[in-house]
Amino acid sequence: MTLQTRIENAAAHVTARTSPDTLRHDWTRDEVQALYDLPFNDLVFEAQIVHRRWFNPNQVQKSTLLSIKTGGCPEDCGYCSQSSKFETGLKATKLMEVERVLEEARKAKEAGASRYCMGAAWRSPKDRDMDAVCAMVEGVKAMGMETCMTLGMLSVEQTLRLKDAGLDYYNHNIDTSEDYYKEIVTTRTFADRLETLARVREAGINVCSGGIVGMGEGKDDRVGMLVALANLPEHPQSVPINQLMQVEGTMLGHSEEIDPIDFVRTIAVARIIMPKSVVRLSAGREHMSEETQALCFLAGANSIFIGEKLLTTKNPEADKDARMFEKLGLEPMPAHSCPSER
Ligand code: SAM
Ligand code: DTB
Ligand code: SF4
Repeated sequence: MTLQTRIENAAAHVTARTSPDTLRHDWTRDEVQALYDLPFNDLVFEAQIVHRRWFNPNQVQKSTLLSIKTGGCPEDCGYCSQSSKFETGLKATKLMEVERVLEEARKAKEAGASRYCMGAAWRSPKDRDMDAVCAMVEGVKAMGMETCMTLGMLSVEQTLRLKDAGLDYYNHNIDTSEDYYKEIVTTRTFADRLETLARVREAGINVCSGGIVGMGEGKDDRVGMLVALANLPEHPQSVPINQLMQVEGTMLGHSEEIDPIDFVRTIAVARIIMPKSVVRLSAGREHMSEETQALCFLAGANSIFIGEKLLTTKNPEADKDARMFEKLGLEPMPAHSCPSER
């Protein structure tokens, strides 16, 4: 068999199973489990074919995060440094001044970020905070970056205000499978998360939703999470896959770490079942080898956070990331080039 025939056969096999042109919302757990369990080389190859249908495989989007309101959160998310239910030594702060947020955003743009993500440790925003939050969106947008906010649960009115301010993306993670969710968070439900996601989607804001792995979940929970995301009425335009950043003092401060190959499998399956979404290699790069990160890009991840801090935990130094981009021949993805963006 010639190389050309082998490539054509492989492409036909992928198309028969997962056609990258059809966006499916009827994935079964069995189908997705079967993808997850493929021999690793077959899985990554399949993910690459889907990836190349919609994206330039050498472009990776760069986002920067800022915690605009840190700590003191009333929720009990078992992974989070910012929950008031845990003693993590984190100092709680008030909502940052708009001008300070814009100063930080300017620095992020200079450092090469095309998206600015602002996060607040709230169960949901107070209406009195909405003027400041909307001013942050408007200010960052005026710099030419994509804007993203993550503020907890939103009412319909708050969602519409964010849309009017020009917010591009809203991040709201389902975190894990519906079954495992109750083990991790008790102060809100999986259904509450879906309700906010529906409000965001219906307001016409791009959805950023994914989850965390390495929380002691089983592979069936990773599969359950990915099925739940892919079977939403629209695939989230951005799908962050976070590796748990273990924080001393939280419920999950000493949980069992995920095997890097399983992490890459999670990325590859996300890529295959949500072909037009940006898959984000989010938290956890600080503890990941360059080789694992390279495998993640090969498996279809095409977004990272840059900057030395995530919200409260560490992220790789800028020069380390610059060397990795250079070594792998990666280039930044320009703003607004996601094929599923609204
Ligand atoms: N309070 C809002 C909420 O929970 O929706 C927004 C901020 S919250 C910190 C944003 C997301 O960060 C969470 O949904 C979770 O998926 C992720 N996250 C939080 N702590 C993490 C950790 N230690 N490791 C990895 N991801 C984490
Ligand atoms: C997401 O999925 N990951 C980011 C962003 N959305 C808001 C947050 C990661 C937080 C990691 C833990 C911390 O720094 O506190
Ligand atoms: Fe609060 Fe969000 Fe942390 Fe949960 S993840 S404790 S809601 S800041």
